[in-house]
Amino acid sequence: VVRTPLVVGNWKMNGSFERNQPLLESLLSHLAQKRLPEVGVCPPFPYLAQVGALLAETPVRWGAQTVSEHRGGAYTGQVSATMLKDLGCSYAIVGHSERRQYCAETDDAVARQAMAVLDSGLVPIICVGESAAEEAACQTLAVIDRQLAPVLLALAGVADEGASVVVAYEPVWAIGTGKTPTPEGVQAVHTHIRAALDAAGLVQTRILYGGSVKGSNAETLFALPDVDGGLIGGAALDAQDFSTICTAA
Ligand code: G2H
Repeated sequence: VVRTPLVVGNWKMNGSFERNQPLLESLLSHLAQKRLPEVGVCPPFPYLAQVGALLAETPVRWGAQTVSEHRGGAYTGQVSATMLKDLGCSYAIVGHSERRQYCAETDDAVARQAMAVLDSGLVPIICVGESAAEEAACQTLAVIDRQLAPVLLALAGVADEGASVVVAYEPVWAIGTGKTPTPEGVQAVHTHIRAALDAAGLVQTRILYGGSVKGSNAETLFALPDVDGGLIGGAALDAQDFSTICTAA
């Protein structure tokens, strides 16, 4: 099975009209003439139109950091997957640990978001991962199984869409902390997720690693057999570092 490597930058709540343009222009110049994997960036909602205009006609795609599970109607403040499609998005991240933690998103809600994204023809990037306490209690695989269960159930009827779904493993204790698991630790979790996806017929689904990926560790992480790319936070705000990560995938 051939899976195209994917590197996605998650800008989190960073950026401004003034800063986005030079960041993307610098990124595009760093990426020019390079052999690239699939690359995307996910800015905050207010910048999707600007980023889309700057990246149109380039190999770099764009997406959102979250999405409503609802299709439309009386949901003040929410943004639907079809609106993201209108904005030219290719992806929507769902279930990032910061959403689970600060916005009380549940495993079931994340699965519904993923299906709303898929129904609109976009690719959901579904984040899973254990907290520091869960890791210390050796609960990592159990937590990931619990987080993935409603997603796999919802996807049961659409396994042929496996290529249109991405899973990102992000150990919460590695996010923005500069700590990364050992390569063996990452591979063990990815192997576990790979087996669960394959058993569900989702052989084309890519599994990204996220959590303190930098230009200096990307190559080692991406060389692991069940790592199909990365979801990049802090380092995605630095054009040179992000381009190094992209070319490592
Ligand atoms: C994990 C990651 C991006 P960082 O949240 O999703 O962030 O690379 O800053 O750890």
